[in-house]
Amino acid sequence: MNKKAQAIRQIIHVDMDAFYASVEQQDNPILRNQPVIVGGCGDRGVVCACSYETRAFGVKSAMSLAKALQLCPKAIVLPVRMERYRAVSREIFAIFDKFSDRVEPLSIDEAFLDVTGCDRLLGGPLEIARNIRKNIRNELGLPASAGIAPNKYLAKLASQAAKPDGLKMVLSEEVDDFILPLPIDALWGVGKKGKIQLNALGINTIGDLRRLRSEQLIRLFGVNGKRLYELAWGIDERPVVVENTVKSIGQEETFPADLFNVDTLQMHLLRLTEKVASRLRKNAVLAETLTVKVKYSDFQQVTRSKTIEKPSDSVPDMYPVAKGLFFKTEAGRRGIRLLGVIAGNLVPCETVQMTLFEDSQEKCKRKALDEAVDRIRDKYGDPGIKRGSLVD
Ligand code: DCP
Ligand code: CA
Ligand code: CA
Repeated sequence: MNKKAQAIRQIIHVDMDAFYASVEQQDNPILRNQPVIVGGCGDRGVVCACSYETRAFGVKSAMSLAKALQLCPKAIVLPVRMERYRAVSREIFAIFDKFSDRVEPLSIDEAFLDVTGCDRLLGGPLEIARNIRKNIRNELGLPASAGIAPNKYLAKLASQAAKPDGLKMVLSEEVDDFILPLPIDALWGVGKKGKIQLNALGINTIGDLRRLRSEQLIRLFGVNGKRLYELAWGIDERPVVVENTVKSIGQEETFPADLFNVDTLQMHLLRLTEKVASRLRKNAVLAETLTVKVKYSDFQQVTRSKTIEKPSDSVPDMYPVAKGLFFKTEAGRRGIRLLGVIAGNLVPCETVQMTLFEDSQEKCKRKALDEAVDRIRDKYGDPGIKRGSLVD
C-alpha cells in the first residue's frame, strides 16, 4: 500500500443538501423554511427528498409518504420535477469545473474533486471548498456541504459530517479521531445486513472493526473483507475518475449471411447483451435504457428501445428486455443482416457499491456469475458460455 501517495492527495467531496427539496424551496419562496417533501419517484408514494425542516421529525428519503406524513403532518408534498433538477445539476457541475479539471460526478447532486497541487492558482483545498460553496449559494441560492480529506472515502464521510450547509476538513493526522467513533455502517459497503452481521460479533464502531485482522475480515466477507479492512484503517487508493463522457455502450454484429432463424438470432442477441453488460460493469455504469437495432436484408434499419425498470448492468435483467424488443421487430419474417444491442442513459453504479451487503443472495449469485463470465472473457476472449436458463 502506497501510503505516501495517499497522504499527499487532497480530495473535496461536495454534496447538495436535501437537493430536490432545496431546489423547490429556492424556486418558490413561499416554501422556504417550510417542511417540504418531494415525493413520487417512480415508486408510488415514496419520499425522494425531504427538507431539513422535516428531518427533525424523523422523515427520511425512501420512506413511504404515508409514514412521513404521520411523522410530520404539516409537510408540504410536491411532485418530482426531474427536468428542473437535471438543469440545476448541470449548473452545479459547471461551478465544479471552474475549480478543478479533475471532477468525478457521483450522482445528480454530488462529486469528487481532486485539488491536489492546486494551491498556487486557487488557494488551498479549504479555500477552494469555501469558494465552491459560496458560488453555489450565490449563483443558485442552494445549500451544499463539502468535505476535504486525503482520499475519496474520507472526503465523503467529512461532507456527511458537515451537513447541513457545512464544511469539514480532515487532515491526515486527524483521520483516526474522526473515523474510529463512527458506526460501522459509515463504511462503504456495510448496509443493514452487514451491520447486523458485524454487531452480532460485538463490532459496533469502526474502532471495533480495527480489532479484526485482514484475514478474518476476508474469511467473513470474502473479497469485500479486504476493502472493509482498508477503509477501517482510512485507506482508499481509488483515484478521482474524470467524467466518463460515454453516453452509451453498444455492441453489434453484421452476419456473413442474412439470418431468418429466430433461435439463432436469439443466441446472438444473448451474446451481444452479455458483451454490453460486461462493458457496463467495466465502466462502473448502469443502463437505464436498452435499444435493440436490426438491419434487414434490404438495409432498412429499425431500433426498438425501452427503459429498464431498475438501472442495471446484469444480463438476467437486461436480456428479457432485449428479447422483448427483438420480438417487436420483424425478425423471423424478414432476413436480418445486422443485430445490435445498445445500453443508454448510463448512470454511475454508486448505488451498487453502497448496497454490497444489502443484495439478496440471488442477486449476489447473479453478480458472481456475471463477473466470472467477465474473467473468462478477459482471459480467453468470447467464451461462448451460454446461460441455460436464459436461452429458450
Ligand atoms: N433521491 C431519490 N430517492 C432516494 C434518494 C435520493 O430520488 N431514495 C434523490 C432526491 C435527492 C437527491 O436524489 O434530493 C440526492 O440524494 P441524496 O442522497 O444526496 O439526498 P439529499 O440531497 O436529498 O439529502 P442530503 O442533504 O442528506 O444529501
Ligand atoms: Ca445530497
Ligand atoms: Ca448525494
